[in-house]
Formats: sequence, C-alpha cells, structure tokens
Amino acid sequence: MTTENILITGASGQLGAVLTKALQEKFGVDHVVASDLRSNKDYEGIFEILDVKDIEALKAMVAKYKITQIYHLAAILSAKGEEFPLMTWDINMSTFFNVLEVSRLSNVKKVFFPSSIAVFGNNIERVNTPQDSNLSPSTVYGISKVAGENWANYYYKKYNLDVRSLRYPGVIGYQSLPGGGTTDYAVDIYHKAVKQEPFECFLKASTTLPMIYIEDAVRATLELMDAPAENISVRTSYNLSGMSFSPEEVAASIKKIYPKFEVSYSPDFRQDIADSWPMSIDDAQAKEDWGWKPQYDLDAMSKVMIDNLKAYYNSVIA
Ligand code: AKB
Repeated sequence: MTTENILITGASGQLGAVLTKALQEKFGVDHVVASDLRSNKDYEGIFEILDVKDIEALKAMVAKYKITQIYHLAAILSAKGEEFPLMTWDINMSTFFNVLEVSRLSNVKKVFFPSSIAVFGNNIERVNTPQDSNLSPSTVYGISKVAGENWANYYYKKYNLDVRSLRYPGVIGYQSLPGGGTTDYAVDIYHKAVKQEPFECFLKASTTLPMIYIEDAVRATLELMDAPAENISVRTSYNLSGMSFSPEEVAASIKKIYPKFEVSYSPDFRQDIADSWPMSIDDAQAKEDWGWKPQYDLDAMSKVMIDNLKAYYNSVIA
C-alpha cells in the first residue's frame, strides 16, 4: 500500500493524459489527482479543476489530498508561445514558481519539471548535442525552460527539494491531437495517413529533429523519478532521446503501410524554430545515471500509431 499521493498539473494535455494513466497503474487510482484548467469528462479517477497560477488554490489542493509528489506539465509550447510571448513567459514561470514554493513549504517530497530540446539554440553541435551545451533558446518557451531548469537546481541546492527534469524531444502519441508544438507535425501526419487524406507539412522535408514515442517518454519519466537520489547527477535537466527523423523519413515509414499516402511541404514560421534545435541528442548521462534505454524506433512507432488510430477512427465512424 503506497503512502504516496500524486498531483499532475496539465493532466489533460498530450503527455499529461498518458502519464496520468501510468501513475494510476503505479500508485493506484485513489492516490493520483489529475488537474487542469478545464473539466475532463472522459477522465477516470480523481480530477480537479486547478489554475496553477493561483497559489492559494494549489496550496489547498496539496493539503486536501496530502500530496507527496507533483508532476508539473502545465505550460504553453513553442509555436503557440510565440503568438503571445509575455503571456507564455508569465504562465510557464508563475505556475512553476508556485509549484516550487508550495512544495518546499509542504510535505511534497518530489517534483517533476518537463524541460525540452527547446532550451538549445544556435552555435552548438546540432548532431548528438551534448548534455552541457550552451543554452541560447530562440523561443519564449525555450527561455522559460532554461529558467525553469536553473530554478529547479536552485531549489534543490537551497532547500533540498528533490526536483527532477527531462529535456523531452518531440513527443509522439496517438491519444491526443497536436497541441501547439513545432514537432507536432509528426503527430498530425499519422492522423492524415489513417484518414487517407494528403498531409501538408509545415517543415521542410529534410528537417531532422529528436523525437520520442510517448510510451518511452512516460517510462523515462517514471524511471527518473524512481531512481535513488544519489544517482541523480543532473539537477537542471537530463538530455533525453528516443530517435531522430525528418518529415520525409516519417513519411517513408508510413508509406510502408499506406503506399499511396501523399505529403507536400510548405514551411512556415516554425521552420526557423526547428532550425535552431538539435538534430539529435546525446543522452549518455541519463543512460549512465539511471539506465535509460529507448524501446521504440521509427517503424515500431509507426505501426503502433497507425494500429491505434485505425481503431479510434473506426470506432468514431461505427
Ligand atoms: C514543441 O514542439 O514545442 C514541444 C517540444 C519539443 O518541447 N513538443
């Protein structure tokens, strides 16, 4: 019987929804509180409407459920964030400050903070980008993640708060539609293929980016949070990778199943964001510290994405 009580913020988002289910399986449905700004009628378990910008509401939620771990997923992503830069900064930073402050002043023992490949910018090695590369992000989202990483490290050193973090690459999953990320073309392309519709990509065909299948991303998160504290040598954020591919490579993988699938390329403002990010990531430190090892490559991901999206769209049509 666990003594842990888990709070997830942003639980209705792409990663939040899948991570919440994994946490329910690990700790039990009654020990996991999912939260987001709006109600989620499809959710099975404890769900609370929570604006993490409201520190008193967060404090009350932590007390009500005797929370011991917080997974803080609420944030505005890279592409969406560029539409409203100052609002993105305010939301991404004020919510994390509230999580850090409420955690250190209550019985919260562990905090997970999602960082991103968006922390990287130009003037670095873009192939196998090292863990300790210079961080000069080109987006407000990336700036907020660099700041968040350093605040995580500060709260660990000053208050001994066990904050842990991963620099997620593009996360690909079938459970939700794209949510404002530069890598989200790689989610939408599968939906179009299964619906037998042509796909227009907002990046150039050759734009290679680091990616990860959502099950690998969730497993990495749980393995990081489960690792003994003494094994955690990185208190800003760990580089993490599953695979790297370009739009033309994922299109070729899909065409092994849908030979007639048509893809065109019309780069927009998101091309500049993608061009500032790594092409592949060196996650050797994660492998060394807590045994990270991805299980999905591109073709394995394409199969599971297409199988599940076919089942979903068939159920919708039926
Ligand atoms: C985005 O594209 O903004 C996110 C990310 C890479 O952090 N998916």
